[in-house]
Amino acid sequence: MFEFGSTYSPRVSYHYNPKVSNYHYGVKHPMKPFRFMLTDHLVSSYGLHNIMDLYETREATKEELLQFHSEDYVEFLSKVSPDNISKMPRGTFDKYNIGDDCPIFQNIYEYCKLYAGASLDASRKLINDQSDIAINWSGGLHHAKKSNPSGFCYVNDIVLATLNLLRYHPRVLYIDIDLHHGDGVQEAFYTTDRVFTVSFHKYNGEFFPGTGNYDEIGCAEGKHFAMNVPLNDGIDDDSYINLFKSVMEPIITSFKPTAIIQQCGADSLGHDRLGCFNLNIKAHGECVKFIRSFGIPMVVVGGGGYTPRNVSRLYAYETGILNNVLLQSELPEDMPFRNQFGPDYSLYPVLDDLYENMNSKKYLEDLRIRCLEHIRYLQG
Ligand code: V1P
Ligand code: CA
Ligand code: ZN
Repeated sequence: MFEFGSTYSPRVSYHYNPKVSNYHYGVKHPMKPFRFMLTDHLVSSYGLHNIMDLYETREATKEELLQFHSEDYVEFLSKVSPDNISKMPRGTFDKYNIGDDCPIFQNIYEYCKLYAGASLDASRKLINDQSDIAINWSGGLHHAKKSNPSGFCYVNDIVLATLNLLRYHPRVLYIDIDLHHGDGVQEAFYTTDRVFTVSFHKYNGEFFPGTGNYDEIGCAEGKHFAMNVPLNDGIDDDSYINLFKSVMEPIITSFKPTAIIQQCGADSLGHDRLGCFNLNIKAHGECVKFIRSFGIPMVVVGGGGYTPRNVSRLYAYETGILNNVLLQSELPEDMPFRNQFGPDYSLYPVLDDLYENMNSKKYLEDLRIRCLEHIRYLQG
């Protein structure tokens, strides 16, 4: 394992197209792609652009989307617009789960192709051994299914990138620290032992998407290759980090992934508009730092995150971590949109204590033991 601050200096690539921040889900919708513009300003103002390979990403092709999504769904996405959706056959809304969570907005297909193209480019950099770590903050849309969108996610860039990695990598580990269960990715790889999926999330049977209890473990060849870590409101930094590390270390040493995809949804931070955890930026980043320390080739994607100023702070901080750089707390003086980050103008605002921690010591210890027992099946 490599210690942070050691001589391990991975080749990091940053995959971003500024166009992706210009799409609008709608004024009342919590998903705000402009958070990537804020992220990019922070990343460049801190000078991180100078130490990574930068790629302006291209759109995924229709053929690439079809590696996971169904022909009729991709055809629908390519044709639909706010102007023609009402003229489409009766039943189209229900068939494709169109509604408040997944509205049809202007240029939706281009948006999908851009964020998926970035994750595919990131996976290609790993496959070609041109990057050790490839970052796409605009990806991580883990709920999208083969034939329908779900929970703000239209195409599943993670599944597409994983399928690409599987062409060359025997075993891929998927780690999901978004507040929500990574159901779309889990479902796509539920029957294979070549992808181990693990998601940490809020779970009570009702909270979106409703799945992700600990008894969902995979089936057929994939039995024991899915793990779920269901959590209650208000989990704090230390509890989360301790649980994360004690579960992830044996998964990595037993499963021995040759590549990792980490989904870093920022809605697990405290003070998130849709969130209910108490995590601070440094705690979320500690999970990324821990996974990085194994030195395994890694694609890093974003995900949820509904308080844009905190999403961008987190992703700038984590871009620093992935480059082995600790960013100073005070935001650069001359950065654009600095007024968004007041009154503290700090990269590390205090985000804890909004919710009571409903995860008792006993609950967390029982959960940890359950996870470790699950991992023992991997050891044969
Ligand atoms: O709870 C639901 C559905 C709507 N109900 C009938 C059940 N939807 C959630 C969806 C959350 C999606 C999270 C995506 C991600 O994991 C990855 C990008 O972060 C939802 C919520 C909520 N508080 O959970 N939708 C909305 N809020 C919503 C609010 C305003 C306008 C549109 C959607
Ligand atoms: Ca999750
Ligand atoms: Zn989420």
